[in-house]
Amino acid sequence: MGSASAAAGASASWTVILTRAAFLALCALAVLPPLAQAKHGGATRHYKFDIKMQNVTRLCQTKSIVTVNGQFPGPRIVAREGDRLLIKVVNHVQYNVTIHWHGVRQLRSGWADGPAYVTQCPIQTGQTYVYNFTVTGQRGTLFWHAHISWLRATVYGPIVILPKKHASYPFPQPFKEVPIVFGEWWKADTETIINQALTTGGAPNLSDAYTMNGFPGPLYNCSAKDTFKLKVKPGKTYLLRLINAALNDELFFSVANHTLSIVEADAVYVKPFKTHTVLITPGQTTNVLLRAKSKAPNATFVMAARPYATGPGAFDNTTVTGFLEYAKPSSPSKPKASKLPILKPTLPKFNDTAFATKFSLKLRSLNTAQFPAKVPRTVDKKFFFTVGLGLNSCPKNQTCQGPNNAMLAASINNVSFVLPTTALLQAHFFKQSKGVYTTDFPANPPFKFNYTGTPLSNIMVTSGTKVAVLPFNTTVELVMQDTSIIGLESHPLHLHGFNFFVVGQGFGNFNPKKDPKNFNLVDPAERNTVSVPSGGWVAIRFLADNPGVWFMHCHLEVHTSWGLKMAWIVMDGKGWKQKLPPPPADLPKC
Ligand SMILES: *[C@@H]1O[C@H](CO)[C@@H](O)[C@H](O)[C@H]1NC(C)=O
Ligand SMILES: *[C@@H]1O[C@H](CO)[C@@H](O)[C@H](O)[C@H]1NC(C)=O
Ligand SMILES: *[C@@H]1O[C@H](CO)[C@@H](O)[C@H](O)[C@H]1NC(C)=O
Ligand SMILES: *[C@@H]1O[C@H](CO)[C@@H](O)[C@H](O)[C@H]1NC(C)=O
Ligand SMILES: *[C@@H]1O[C@H](CO)[C@@H](O)[C@H](O)[C@H]1NC(C)=O
Ligand SMILES: *[C@@H]1O[C@H](CO)[C@@H](O)[C@H](O)[C@H]1NC(C)=O
Ligand SMILES: *[C@@H]1O[C@H](CO)[C@@H](O)[C@H](O)[C@H]1NC(C)=O
Ligand SMILES: *[C@@H]1O[C@H](CO)[C@@H](O)[C@H](O)[C@H]1NC(C)=O
Ligand SMILES: *[C@@H]1O[C@H](CO)[C@@H](O)[C@H](O)[C@H]1NC(C)=O
Ligand SMILES: *[C@@H]1O[C@H](CO)[C@@H](O)[C@H](O)[C@H]1NC(C)=O
Ligand SMILES: *[C@@H]1O[C@H](CO)[C@@H](O)[C@H](O)[C@H]1NC(C)=O
Ligand SMILES: *[C@@H]1O[C@H](CO)[C@@H](O)[C@H](O)[C@H]1NC(C)=O
Ligand SMILES: [Cu+2]
Repeated sequence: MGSASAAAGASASWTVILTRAAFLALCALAVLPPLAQAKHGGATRHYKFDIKMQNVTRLCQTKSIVTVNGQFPGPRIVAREGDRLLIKVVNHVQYNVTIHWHGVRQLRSGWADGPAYVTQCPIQTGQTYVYNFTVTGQRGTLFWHAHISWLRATVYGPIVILPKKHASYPFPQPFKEVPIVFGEWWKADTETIINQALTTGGAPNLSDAYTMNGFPGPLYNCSAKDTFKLKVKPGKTYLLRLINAALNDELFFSVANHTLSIVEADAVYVKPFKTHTVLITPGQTTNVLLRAKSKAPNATFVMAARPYATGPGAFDNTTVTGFLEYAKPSSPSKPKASKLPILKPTLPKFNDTAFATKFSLKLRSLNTAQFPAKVPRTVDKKFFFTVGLGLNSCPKNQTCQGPNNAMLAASINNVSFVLPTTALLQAHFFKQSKGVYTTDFPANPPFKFNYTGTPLSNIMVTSGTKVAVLPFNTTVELVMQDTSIIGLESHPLHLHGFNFFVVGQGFGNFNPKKDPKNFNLVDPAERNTVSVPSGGWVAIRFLADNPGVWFMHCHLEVHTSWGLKMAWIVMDGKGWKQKLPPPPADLPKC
């Protein structure tokens, strides 16, 4: 029998597990881990991540999954802005492992960023690595996940960054804070699935379910007992920390009969706005306030998520649900939730791009004196990247399952990125790039075409380990353009090491003469993951003030596997505070 977490105990009945899971969800935030005094102002918080296998049952099938400390989803990291985190990762499994602290800026601590073969070699079986970084200038919700192959399917958990001591939220203090992590579940082994796909050249098998805090919910066979329940008190306000840790699917999320007030995205405060539905892509996090009705209604409310899907391929078209239940102050144990009517939310259609567009345009930085939007006003370097799918030819003497007996691939500016066998950051730091990478990542597509029109006849990608080099403190404008090659699709692009400002977006081909006139340089959303609209483009700006090697990739894991990724090298500046320090002694070797 699987369990919500190791703490819930494998032999307990489901009722007990669920009650305790909900209890943990509500209480754990109050508990910060043991502290140590530190010179850098904040506290130092220690965590230990033992990577180990755990048998977990979902959808009536038990499988052995890679976990942190036997927990699924993994443990919560809680820190305050300004704190240092020391997370000791010990690998007890047969797989190579790395952990990425998704969205943490890693100022001058690139060695702790985590993507395998980009900033570090993997932590091999039996090895240990201490991730050492400080959370600077960020507050809100982020998450951590494995960053090698598809291990993040089960190796993920929330990062909660509380404001500094005595600092308050720029919105009403919630009564409780509850992370809600969306995941994606396969009955089969996910490493086998991606390896099979990369061998045959076809698309990987679809997932069997989505999960909410690890639970698929009653719309799946055999899962009624595996349902996440959120118990609320009338009149109280709850901060839901939404995290999309699914591998390949953007998700719509809604709670029946409740409006949600969005207050934060990717650990940056936004101008609050109300909505019935949230759109959240893999790699994004969104904090929303849910105000419970003032009187306990005689109903149970469904919380549901299902995909926003635009691409040419099939997708997992299922729905994860959980329950929002009201506690009655008079008789807390009484109301039989199962006897109450169950109200369901209405979610947008799977391809409701109009909703997606409206939603993303509503996200604006809070941009107050205390939390200003520091949008680069001038641009030193402009880049124009096409992002999309393509093909690789099938190896001789093999049949392949992609279109035209080829292998599915993906690229940026037609370069399908190949991970090296040693980490880019080490090669860069020790000036040993020869044979590892070249610095000629194209700033523009190799040739112009109607990116969103009739696809080209030759849709083969080129392959390479190419990076783009930026002098320290360069202001960058990057336009990312979806292509129609194989099919238009929304791609959630994630940049490591920086937040960027989403200054513009549109449909069709980006027009460099007309479109920049409409850029928002005042209060654009500041984030680490943004969707390139299906059949459109998005423009972002960032200041390259963090020396190191920074991965940028589609957060649809299947596209990353196919090569929709690249890396930036940000050179050291002149001052010592503008240089990347040498690697820690325990940095894993290849
Ligand atoms: C998982 O279950 C298998 C088969 O019952 C068992 O051999 C194995 O020891 C279990 N693994 C763990 C980590 O409990
Ligand atoms: C963590 O990094 C800081 C800054 O580089 C360093 O001063 C400190 O000694 C490191 N701590 C450990 C335990 O490695
Ligand atoms: C993926 O699906 C195909 C077709 O149904 C099946 O033959 C194959 O075994 C599946 N792969 C895995 C790893 O389950
Ligand atoms: C659920 O189980 C029923 C009966 O066993 C089966 O017919 C149906 O296909 C299953 N549905 C899914 C989504 O697996
Ligand atoms: C839920 O919303 C529906 C549709 O708006 C409405 O008819 C119903 O009265 C609401 N129920 C409760 C308990 O809020
Ligand atoms: C819920 O039902 C109880 C008893 O049936 C009733 O007293 C109460 O007024 C109802 N509450 C609402 C909000 O309808
Ligand atoms: C997805 O499932 C819904 C029902 O849940 C159905 O209405 C819709 O047509 C399906 N979409 C696709 C693309 O299969
Ligand atoms: C959404 O999908 C339906 C088919 O399920 C199709 O009829 C419709 O045109 C699509 N809408 C958009 C905006 O692509
Ligand atoms: C490919 O097939 C040809 C003809 O069947 C054979 O001569 C050749 O050795 C094969 N090559 C490889 C790499 O298997
Ligand atoms: C690009 O293709 C689209 C769709 O076919 C078409 O509407 C548009 O006019 C084309 N643009 C140019 C510049 O040719
Ligand atoms: C970096 O660039 C920004 C914006 O162009 C500028 O304000 C700042 O002074 C620069 N900082 C350094 C250390 O060069
Ligand atoms: C683990 O990583 C090392 C270093 O890159 C590599 O040599 C080895 O083949 C990898 N092992 C597995 C099981 O992938
Ligand atoms: Cu993508």
